[in-house]
Amino acid sequence: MATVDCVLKLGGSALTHKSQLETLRAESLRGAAALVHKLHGAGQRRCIIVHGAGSFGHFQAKEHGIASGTSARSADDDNLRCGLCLTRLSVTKLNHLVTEELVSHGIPAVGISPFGTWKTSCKNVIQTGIDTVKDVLDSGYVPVLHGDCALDSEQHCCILSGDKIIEVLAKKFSPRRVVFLTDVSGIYSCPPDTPGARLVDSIVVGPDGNMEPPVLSSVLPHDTTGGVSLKLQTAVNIVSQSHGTIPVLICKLDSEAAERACLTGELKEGEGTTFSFAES
Ligand code: ATP
Ligand code: IP8
Repeated sequence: MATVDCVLKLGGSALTHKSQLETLRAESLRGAAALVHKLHGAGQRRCIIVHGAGSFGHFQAKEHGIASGTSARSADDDNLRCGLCLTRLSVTKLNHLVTEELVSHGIPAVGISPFGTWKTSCKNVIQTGIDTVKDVLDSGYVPVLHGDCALDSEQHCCILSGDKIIEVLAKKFSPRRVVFLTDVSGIYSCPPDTPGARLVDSIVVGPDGNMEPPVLSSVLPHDTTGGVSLKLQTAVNIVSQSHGTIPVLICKLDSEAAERACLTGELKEGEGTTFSFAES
């Protein structure tokens, strides 16, 4: 199988104002599309893009309890189905906006919704839409997936985060690198708005999955997928499962570092966070 150059997560925190319902950061989205255009121009044509929900989806999912599905209510609940539909309308709206911006920058981008093909059991992925992603890539298009609702065999539905999707994509495609672009410069020693928070340049993942140095994190009340702690877990899992052969980098969307991370897989000191595997 031809190599995938980059799996790129466009964070919902960077693409939207995450605390204001369905509010796009139009300038950041343009920046993201310009970045993908540069990657394409530099020969990185086999990229998979996944974006998060930000303020499109998390509010509706929280209000209707989509993440816990029927585990917290009756299996025959029409409100749950209605909430799932509203959540999907919101995330697919953002997917349309992201894909539209990419296409207007000349990228052959195609939006792909995970709902219906990706399935879970107790929130664990048991079926993926990988074949579709591969076909789309092999035909010369740039797949644009997104965090979505999923049908769940045990609890009717759940929320499938873009971060979780990326973990599966990394395992199946073994890309040259995985890059997460967010609204802050990388991973901090504690929440970035906390006094004394320091950007962590490098996180070493031990054989048992522990991180050195450890970090403290916080999450917004309406975030239904755990915020940055899920991203950390995803990064740890990718690095552990690939024994460090897939570098994971986290940096700010609106930055020069983002381009360097995607093109070279490297970041200078103070530009972001790089995950590596501890050799035993
Ligand atoms: P989405 O899930 O909507 O796609 P995202 O992937 O862009 O969002 P979040 O899950 O919202 O990103 O995580 C980024 C946010 O996490 C930042 O806005 C930051 O304020 C917050 N955060 C909390 N603790 C930390 C930490 N220790 N290091 C970095 N960011 C942190
Ligand atoms: O923002 C969440 O995806 P994420 C998807 O990538 C929904 O965690 C539907 C809220």
